[in-house]
Amino acid sequence: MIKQQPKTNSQPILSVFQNNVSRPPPIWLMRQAGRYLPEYRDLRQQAKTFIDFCHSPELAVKASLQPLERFNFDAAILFADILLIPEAMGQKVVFQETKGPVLQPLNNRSDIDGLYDFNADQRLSNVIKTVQNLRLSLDSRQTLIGFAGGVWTVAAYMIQGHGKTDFSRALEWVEHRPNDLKLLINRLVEVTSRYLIAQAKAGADVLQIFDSWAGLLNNDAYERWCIAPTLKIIKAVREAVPNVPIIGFPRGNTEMLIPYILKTGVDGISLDSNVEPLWAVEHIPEGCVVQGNLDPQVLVAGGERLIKKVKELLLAFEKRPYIFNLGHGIVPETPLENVAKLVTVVREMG
Ligand code: 1CP
Repeated sequence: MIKQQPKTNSQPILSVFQNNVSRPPPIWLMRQAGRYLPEYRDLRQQAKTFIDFCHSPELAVKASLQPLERFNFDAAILFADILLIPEAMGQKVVFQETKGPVLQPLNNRSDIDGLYDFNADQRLSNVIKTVQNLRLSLDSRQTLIGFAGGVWTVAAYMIQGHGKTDFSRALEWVEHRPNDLKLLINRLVEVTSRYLIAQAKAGADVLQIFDSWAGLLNNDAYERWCIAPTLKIIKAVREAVPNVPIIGFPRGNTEMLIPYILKTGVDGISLDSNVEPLWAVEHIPEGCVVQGNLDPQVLVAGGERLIKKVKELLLAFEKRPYIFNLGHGIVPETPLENVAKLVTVVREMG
């Protein structure tokens, strides 16, 4: 492992996690690397498959840096995908240009038993190399964000076999096959914890857990399959790397947001676009950093509406440690000039 650079609050994002109200707030955007950037689409040609691309430290480092070169964001996010874990555990995963990810769905207990554990760490070592190289490529003010999927979200793709909106098979496991789901979730907790710890030790300054499909769960299931496993991961990570801030992004189900924050003990919460900023200011415990939550479609639209929404967010979170971000990933059709405008406006108005 390489020696980490001193993590003082010369990083605006780390300063926010030391409870400082920073104006302007630091800014980065979920899914800021990727297909809306022409330079990414060019670079992508250099690997045959998306998985090969993610497993090439050289290409992945370049892809992570591209949005910073263009927009001067305050953070780089590791270029990888939440579905690299199932792939590393031996599940067949293919990313199709039009359909998104397609996995060989898990059917039964022996499919779960057949997944790898420690071999997966080996398979993911390329990603850890990317983290090391990225930290060395960033300057001391730029934060490196490592990440993994929430285990419920990853399990949902593994059971369903694909993404988008239909997770009926995964929800059937919630209802009727809780023992199989538990087995799978427990395995994912182990692998995900080790993966996040390795990222932090390799130089990730902050970690984010993307539980994009948490909102599919009813409140009881949310406690069991989102909050409880996230708590286990956070405990394991804190034990190994005590000072790395962890941001949770459990998308959907605003009702469960406060229990999620209180029970998992995340350092920061990334708000999806359905959360009302003024509600958030009132209800989110002091000491929990807020990140978010501009609607990605508002960024696509641009113009006056964008400026108005940015103002509202800056005003709402004026007195809180806050990181400007979207409420979900940037979409491929986002005009580049709107992203540039957003950064300028946040820095000028903030
Ligand atoms: O063609 C391509 O280049 C592939 C498109 C792509 C990219 C650029 C995929 C396929 N994944 C990624 C990178 C990625 N994925 C990153 C790093 C880049 C960055 O953030 O700047 C991250 C953090 C993710 C995380 C991710 N992958 C999530 C969680 C965040 C979210 O958006 O909810 C999820 C759900 C995925 C699954 C996934 N991977 C790719 C796609 C198209 C999807 C979504 C599929 C679906 O609709 O269900």
